[in-house]
Formats: sequence, structure tokens, C-alpha cells
Amino acid sequence: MGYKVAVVGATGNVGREMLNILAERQFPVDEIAALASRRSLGTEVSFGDRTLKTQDLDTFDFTGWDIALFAIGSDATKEYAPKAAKAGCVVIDNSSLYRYDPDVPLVVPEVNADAVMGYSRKNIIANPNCSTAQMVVALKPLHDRARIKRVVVSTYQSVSGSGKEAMDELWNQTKGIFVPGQEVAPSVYPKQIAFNVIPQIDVFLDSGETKEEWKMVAETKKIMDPAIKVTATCVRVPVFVGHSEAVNIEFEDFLDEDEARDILREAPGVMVIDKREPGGYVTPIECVGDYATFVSRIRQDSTIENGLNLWVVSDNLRKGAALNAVQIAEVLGQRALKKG
Ligand code: 11C
Repeated sequence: MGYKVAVVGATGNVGREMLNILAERQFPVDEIAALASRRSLGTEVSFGDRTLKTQDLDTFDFTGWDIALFAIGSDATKEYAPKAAKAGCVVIDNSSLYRYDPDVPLVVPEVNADAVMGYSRKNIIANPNCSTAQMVVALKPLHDRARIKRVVVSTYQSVSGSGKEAMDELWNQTKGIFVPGQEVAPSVYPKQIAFNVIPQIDVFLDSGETKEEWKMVAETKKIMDPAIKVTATCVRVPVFVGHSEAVNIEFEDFLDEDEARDILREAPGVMVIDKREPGGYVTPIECVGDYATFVSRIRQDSTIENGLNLWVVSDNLRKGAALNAVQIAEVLGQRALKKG
């Protein structure tokens, strides 16, 4: 016996990946519903070798459905997630709406799977921001060994993190640079993204940080350890899929780079590719479609007492969003919503 699963926002970048990953991992599904806003109604989406027609989220009755994977913006989530949760369906939400709510667990299964059981407080579990998810997968096993005091991270984030329109903007702007008369002005982004980098992701806060940078701080504390200090600079780069991060870590105890490499090799969800030769590391294009969080360039930072540097890359639509949500559903199924 399997589950009745709804994917909300099934036509978006993340919704489509959720359907792909549910099928790939053979999540035990008895019934599947692909839900979308009225404007996308009738759009067809793939679920394994099946094709699903999207249904209207506005009129959908969640009664009797076990799990809803939400991949829509915070405003729409605010309207529909409470309806689903109230109807007895557990919501796994990819928006930022509930992440900082003390009554909603924020879960990366490789790091804090036990927190899933907190779902029962509101029938909602939050999925973290993509840049946080991949970072904590790499940090957790090192924290367990040598206690992390402080993290300094710079991100190189792909445009798929901003949705399909942003991917089109990069594509068309790039073409437009070579074809006179077809230049494309910035629309999704505040500046040209083709052949450029933009040191702003999400809105600015009073502190001078952007919201994306603040999320990395707040979410790392909630998922891993409130004592860890994090400072982030988040940058958009002209890459379609795959976020990269240069991570500098200061530990309480000394951790040798070789031991760190061995720990990471054994860590769940991590793949170490770290040869000290040209090309002996992972770039985002190589991680597209993969489940792993790749770690390369593991090396001592000798400018501080107990320092280490890492290069961390992952598919932001997968580990950063859809895969993590499906993994949460798997844990929920194993520990709480057991089916005979
Ligand atoms: C980006 N990380 O790359 C963002 C996308 O809070 O879930 C995901 C935003 C979020 O633009």
C-alpha cells in the first residue's frame, strides 16, 4: 500500500523535479495529483513514464491525501498550505514561509532527520533554501568531529534558483549579445546576467545583507546548531543549474585536511572529488541531475588556528529543493505515516 501524494506547483522548475524524483526513487505512490494555478491548467507534466494533466489547486480537496509537496511562492503557500494541513495532509513546503516558525521543523535528512517528527505540531515541514541545504550536508559530519565555530561562505548561484523566466533571460540575453537588434534588457535581475556576475540575491535588508545571505545564517543555525556563526555573500552567476560555494570554516578543535576528506567520503549525501590536479574538482555543469553534494578543494586554511576550506557544489533543483523534499517524505513515511 502506498501514499496519496500531491505536488503543488507541478509545472515549475522545482515541481517538475519533484515528480521526476518521486518516480526515480520509486516513492510508494498509490495516487498522484499534479496541481497548478488556473493559468497553467491542462498543462501536461511527466511522472515516470506517465503523463499527468494538471488540476486546479484552487478547487482541490486535500481530504484523504497523505502528503503534499509544495513548490509555489510564499504568498500562494500562505493561502493553500493551511488548507491542506487542516484537511489532514502533511505539507512539505519549499517556500520560505514557515522555515523560521518554531512550530515547524526545518529538515535536511542527512543532518537532522529526527526533527521530522515535529511535523505533528502544524502538519507542516519546511524545506530549506537551496544554498543552505548543500552547505549543511557538507558541514554536519565535520561539525560532529571538530565543532564548527564560524563559517564564511561565498556562493556562486545559478539562475534556475530564480525560476524559468530567469533561465530564459540568461539564454536570450546571451544570444542577444551576438545578434544585433536582439539585445535583451535586464528584467528578472537588476543588472545584465549574461557574461556577468551579480552580488545580490533576493532583497536587501536594513543590515546591508541580502535576504538570501540572512537565510543561510538563520537556517544553518536552526538545522544544525544555533552556536555556529555564519557570514555569507551570495552571488548570481551565468550558470543555468547548480549552485557552488566557497566555504571557509573555523573549528574549535584541529581537523587535518586528510581526516576531513576521509570523514566527508563516508558522509551521507556527500561525494568527494578532490584531486590536486587540473580538473580534479567538480563544477556545476557536472552535478546537474545528480543527488549528491559534491565536495572538492579540501585544504587547510593556515591563516587561522583550526581552519579548513572547501568547494561545495550541488544541483540546486535537486538537493537544494525537490530531492530534499522527497527525502523528507521518505523519512516521514518510515517514521510516522507508516503504510501496511
Ligand atoms: C536562489 N536560493 O538561488 C534561491 C532560490 O528561499 O527557497 C530559493 C529561494 C528559497 O535564488
